[in-house]
Amino acid sequence: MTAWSRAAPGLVLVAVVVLGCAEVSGRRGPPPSPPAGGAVIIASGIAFDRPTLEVPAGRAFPLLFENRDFASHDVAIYPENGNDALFVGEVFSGPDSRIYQVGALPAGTYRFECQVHPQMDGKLIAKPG
Ligand SMILES: [Cu+2]
Repeated sequence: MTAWSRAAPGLVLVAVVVLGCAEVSGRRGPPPSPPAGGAVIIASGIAFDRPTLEVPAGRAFPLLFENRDFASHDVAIYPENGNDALFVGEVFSGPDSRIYQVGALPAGTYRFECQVHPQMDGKLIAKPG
């Protein structure tokens, strides 16, 4: 048995560990395309990637939420000046993503927020058309 063949299993293990860590260190790159008729939002670094999220008014729509953090996040939707949630998305840790099915919102301005991190918030605008 050569020194190489004795070392190889160890090297393979190191490679698997290194690649595994790289994979769970969070996704990068451009945002995914929004689902047809819907919207997309990303959480990264305990922050949403945009201060304002536009969605269609008057009909249910899909909201693709990509969590690029290890931390758990979700997206919940509230009236602009109220705390009774109109929609609450599943909380999950990343990197992972979900497509939330959000019920119809009348045209107007709302607030979106992560339930785990209330400092993660923004303005949601439901636009007709
Ligand atoms: Cu969060």
